[in-house]
Amino acid sequence: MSSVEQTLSIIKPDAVERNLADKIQKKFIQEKLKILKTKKIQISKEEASEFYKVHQTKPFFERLCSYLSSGPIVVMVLEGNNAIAENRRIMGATDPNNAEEGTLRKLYGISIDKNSVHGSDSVENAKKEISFFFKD
Ligand code: IDP
Ligand code: MG
Repeated sequence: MSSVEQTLSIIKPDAVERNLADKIQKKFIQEKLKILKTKKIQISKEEASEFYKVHQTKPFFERLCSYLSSGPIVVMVLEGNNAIAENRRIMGATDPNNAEEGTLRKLYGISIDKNSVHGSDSVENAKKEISFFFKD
């Protein structure tokens, strides 16, 4: 079964800083995900804490929020068949050391913290995350 979905993607500060945004966006297009919306922004640590609040009890929460707010990011709404799972397949495992060949995190990730991209993990979270960044 396939269904057309939307998901939120973020190109994280480590990848924006290394000018990888174009390459990453080309990869999504090549993989048949349409970029419906995109913007480059920098968020505050408070906004990052709100965005990542599901992780607020984790030992790495503080570092995660400092990092996401440390520089410009590119946020996108991606659309396509099974876009949520497709985006996660294209990104690869959270830890670049465990990511499969050819995935964005294998290609570009530096560490589990600086793993270059974010992708929503469920239909419910995709809706929340899209409206967090695109309020219309
Ligand atoms: P995901 O980004 O693959 O969905 P999550 O478990 O949702 O992974 O974690 C969110 C982000 O928090 C990850 O992308 C990663 O940067 C960071 N993170 C996750 N687990 C750890 C960890 O064990 N140590 C340090 N950072 C982590
Ligand atoms: Mg996640």
